[in-house]
Amino acid sequence: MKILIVEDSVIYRSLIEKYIQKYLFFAKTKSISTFEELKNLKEDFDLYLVDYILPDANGEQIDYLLEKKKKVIVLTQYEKEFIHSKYKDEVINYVIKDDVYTIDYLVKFINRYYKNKNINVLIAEDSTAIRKREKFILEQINLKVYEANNGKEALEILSNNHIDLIISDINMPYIDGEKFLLKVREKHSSTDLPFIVISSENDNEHFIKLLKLGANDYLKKPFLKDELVVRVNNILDIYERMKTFELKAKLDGLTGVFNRSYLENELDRIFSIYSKKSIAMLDIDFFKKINDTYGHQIGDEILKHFANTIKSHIRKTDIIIRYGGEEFLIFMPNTTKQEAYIVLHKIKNILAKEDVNGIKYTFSAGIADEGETLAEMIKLADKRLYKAKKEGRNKIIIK
Ligand code: GH3
Ligand code: MG
Ligand code: MG
Ligand code: MG
Repeated sequence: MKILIVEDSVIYRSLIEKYIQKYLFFAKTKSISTFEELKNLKEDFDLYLVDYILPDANGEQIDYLLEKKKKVIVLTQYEKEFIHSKYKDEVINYVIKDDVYTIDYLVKFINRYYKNKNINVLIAEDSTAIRKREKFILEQINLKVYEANNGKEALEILSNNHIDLIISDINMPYIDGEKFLLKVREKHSSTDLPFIVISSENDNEHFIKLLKLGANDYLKKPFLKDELVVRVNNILDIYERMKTFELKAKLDGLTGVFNRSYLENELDRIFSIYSKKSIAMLDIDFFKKINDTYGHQIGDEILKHFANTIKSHIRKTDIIIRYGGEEFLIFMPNTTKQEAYIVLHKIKNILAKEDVNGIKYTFSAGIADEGETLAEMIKLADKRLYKAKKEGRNKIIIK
């Protein structure tokens, strides 16, 4: 993301540059200090951070950029003057230059803006004017917007598209906001799909009821642009943290592949979706001896190497789980055990050519594609793994 900073205060400018460099890995900045330089620029930027008062302009630079449909965030010391200016709604946001905390806010806002490009919001609102205003504000902060006239249309859009956030009116024809919320909550929890209610209703009790039914937040009409922006961005931040947290809880800390709790909580459900599938159980040979000879740290390195080697040779749709200490399970949808054998055999050959700090290791495996349940299939694969061990290790057994 290319960001242009138009700011004549050298101190403030270098502060912003430093913060952006430190916290926004995706950003590249360029800085200038006058309107004249801005007019002479040939380059295009994704975002413009523009001082309200420049040595050679008092807002004309903003008109100039908005006319060219540029995305502008204003930096200003003159809070009151700016808030009452015509620019307030047309620029994406504004930041008051009074202390470093506002730079902190600016950087967080840009970070959110950058992430928002992958986030889909669904607006359910029967008033065209209000819906257009909400859409305008949400698109300004880089969100992708879907529009529905009522709860019924909204449910249709929801079933055909990936939606990350819902903003809904209460009073709407066909299916109203409350019924719509209840329908949404049948399938998606409040941490899974946040829901903001916006209504001109003045009945606080009703808002509270909706919060209890699973709405995440509410806003009363008429609302200010900044009110909507701040609430939406806050909810998206929380939602994102929850997602990361949930994902981390499913992953094994050492190898980064799924952990046992993922197997117990989710693989069962995925398992039944496919009619054809295989399970492979892999176990490193003589791992205890490796630990005893070279130490646990080297053992850990080998575990990581093993997990990474598997990961880079299975398909995107295959799922790898750390089943136990040095035992891994691979779930392969749409795969027969003969096909799974080919994949594991390739991994076996690759490992034969590689080493970790000069140490070579092998694995044994059992594969099954028979069995009605996940537990049955695992049991069969495990039996074959045991057989592979008994027959001398470094073997893959499918019968
Ligand atoms: P086999 O060929 O029959 O599989 O023998 P093995 O030595 O590989 O199997 P065994 O089950 O006897 O030993 C597994 C060892 O794995 C014992 C345990 O200390 C070690 N281990 C389990 N988890 C970890 C880990 O996270 N890091 C390291 N370094 N070692 C681990
Ligand atoms: Mg309405
Ligand atoms: Mg072992
Ligand atoms: Mg073992």
